[in-house]
Amino acid sequence: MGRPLLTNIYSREESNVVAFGVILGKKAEESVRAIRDASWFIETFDITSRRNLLERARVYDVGDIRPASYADLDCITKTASSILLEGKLPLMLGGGHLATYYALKAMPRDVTLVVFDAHCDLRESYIDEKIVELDYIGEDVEVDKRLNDATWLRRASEEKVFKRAVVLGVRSGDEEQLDYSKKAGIPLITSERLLSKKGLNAAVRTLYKLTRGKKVYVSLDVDVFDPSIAPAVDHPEPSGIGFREFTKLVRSIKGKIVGCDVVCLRKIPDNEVTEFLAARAVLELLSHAV
Ligand SMILES: [Mn+2]
Repeated sequence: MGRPLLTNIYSREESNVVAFGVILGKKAEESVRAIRDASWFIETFDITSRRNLLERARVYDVGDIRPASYADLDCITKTASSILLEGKLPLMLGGGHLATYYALKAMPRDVTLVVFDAHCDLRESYIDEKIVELDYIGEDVEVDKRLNDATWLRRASEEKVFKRAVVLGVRSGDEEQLDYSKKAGIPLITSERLLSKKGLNAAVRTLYKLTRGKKVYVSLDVDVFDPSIAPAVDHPEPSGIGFREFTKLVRSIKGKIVGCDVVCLRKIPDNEVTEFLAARAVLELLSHAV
């Protein structure tokens, strides 16, 4: 695996957070490695709030899991379940967003899902060559039109894998997905709204109401950030949120975070901006989750 996330100074027994990578997608291996590498070079002390972001988190990285086929994606669920059974927080580094669908299946059914994503991922059925790359496992396996990176949230909603959900930072979708989100009661909060002070404060209140006293799973698709600060993604969408909006939103989650992930980074050559941002986002999530 190369370097573990955040240096593995604790053993699995001593840890309260267990990280794992999911090798799903054509560039997943180097992308997940890039986040781990970057995590060695960032300051864990937050000078603004004057505290160590890893004050309470004791992270142990178990390395990568490699699904051999789509039928084998249950190994993600099994890995997350075993971490939960130990009473620890699973932290997944993706891979495509399809991995989140399988990690969620390990969570309690009454979980509240908080998704950061430029996309709704609520399509009934969809496939394009980028999705094929994102969910790539091997030459001989075809990607499922109904269960992939662009449809996972719809399937998870239909199958009641979570109790309620909210998607933050959306700026790409169509009428069909909007209709579904209304029908399913999944608020889609656009990045446009989050970029205004009023809209951001409203989203903070929404998150407070949705998550207070609840179990929460947080999924971060790094394409939620503006492509100027997170260029290493598959589907860069203009006018994304900044890191400030992200931290403010994460800090307004009031429930107990039971699992989280950082997905959809796709390493690009000669540019490390996105993986440093992703690693910093991991710290932010951990400082709030444990
Ligand atoms: Mn996305």
